[in-house]
Amino acid sequence: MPSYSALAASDPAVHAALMGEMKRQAEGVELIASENYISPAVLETMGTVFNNKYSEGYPGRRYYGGQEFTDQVETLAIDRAKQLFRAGHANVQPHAGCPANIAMYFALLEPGDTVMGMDLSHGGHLSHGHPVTYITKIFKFIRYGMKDIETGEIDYDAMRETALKERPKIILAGFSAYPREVNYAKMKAIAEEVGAYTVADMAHIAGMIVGGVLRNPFDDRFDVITTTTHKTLRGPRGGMILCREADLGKKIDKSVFPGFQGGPIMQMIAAKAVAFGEALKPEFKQYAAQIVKNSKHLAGYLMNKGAKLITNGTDNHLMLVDCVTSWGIPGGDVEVTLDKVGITLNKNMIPNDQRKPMDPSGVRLGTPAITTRGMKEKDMETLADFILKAIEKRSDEAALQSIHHDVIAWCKKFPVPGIPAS
Ligand code: DSN
Repeated sequence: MPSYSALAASDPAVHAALMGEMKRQAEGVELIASENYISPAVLETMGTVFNNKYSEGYPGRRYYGGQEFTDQVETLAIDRAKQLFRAGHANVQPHAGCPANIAMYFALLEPGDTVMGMDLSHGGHLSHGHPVTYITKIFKFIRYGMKDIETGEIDYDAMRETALKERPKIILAGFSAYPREVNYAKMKAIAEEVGAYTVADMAHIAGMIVGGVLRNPFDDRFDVITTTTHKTLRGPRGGMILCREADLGKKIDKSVFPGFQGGPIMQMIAAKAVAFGEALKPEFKQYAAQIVKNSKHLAGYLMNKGAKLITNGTDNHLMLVDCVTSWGIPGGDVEVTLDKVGITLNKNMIPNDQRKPMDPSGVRLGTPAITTRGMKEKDMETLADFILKAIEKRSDEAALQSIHHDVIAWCKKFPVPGIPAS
């Protein structure tokens, strides 16, 4: 584990902020569904001299010399990623999830082509064609959504009808706020009918796919998977693109570099290799299974106590609570109240939300980070009780302070990897 003594000596202001963040992470409960805690080994690798190297190109085909060791780590990352996802090809260079998606679009499409993705208000992602993103100036995006918000079932009939009319070139599965499993086989059948590629943006659920808890879209013959590496996969911040067939990999590689990016961030690629090595171990399967057990237990417990969950439950690591229906307050008020007691989550739009993105009706909760800390089903009940008590006492600052003290004391039972116990 780094001592940070060089940083303390060189830059006390940044060091102080880092110490503050370490304390915040150790003493608080992290429920943001896209966050996690990396292992000391991954953390260590991110801060290494691989940072100093330029490595444009791919292993064995670089533009600069001195690539003996960068080739070794990138090859390890590629081989392990392929093994994890049963993929024919892996590109581990995308700097993050959005760049991975942009490179994927340019690899598979011509300007003006159509992509069919999940409605953003039903849980889709900004990079799947939100009007505020520049990618919508180049490609056309059309939508599918849930048929029934009470069950979360996607409307595959409507999807087929729209696809037959609009002839998308990509049918895109994936989401950042959808708590149910997707029927990839049905999507693949529709894509085959209209001659579209099938792409799954698995950023949120990659860890559960490699852990065998959720379905791998490649098993339903999806063509491409894009993902981040820092969410449930528990690696460094970054992105990745996988192809079922090695042949498609050539287009993807060309699009990532030189099409879209320059030098790869080699210390992150080395850290991806380390994280993928960890994900290949049997313990990771148990971790992935426990994320979902915790999520289902927390969802069930909250619902028993009167909370209204979108789709009335969850199949994965996240849940979306309709705060207005549950407690008569918007999601932002719940976020602020829980911040005061050291519980971090994010306000979130719910399907057909009448409110605005900065003041939505819901909150999103997820269990990947707290599961890394070793929390189990029983702990979900303690956590839910903290949440519900804080919401009930939200106007009573003294009561909130007292809950905050209890949360800090409780958190000490669950050390954060990479942060020494205080
Ligand atoms: N920001 C991530 C999330 O929270 O889902 C996705 O980009």
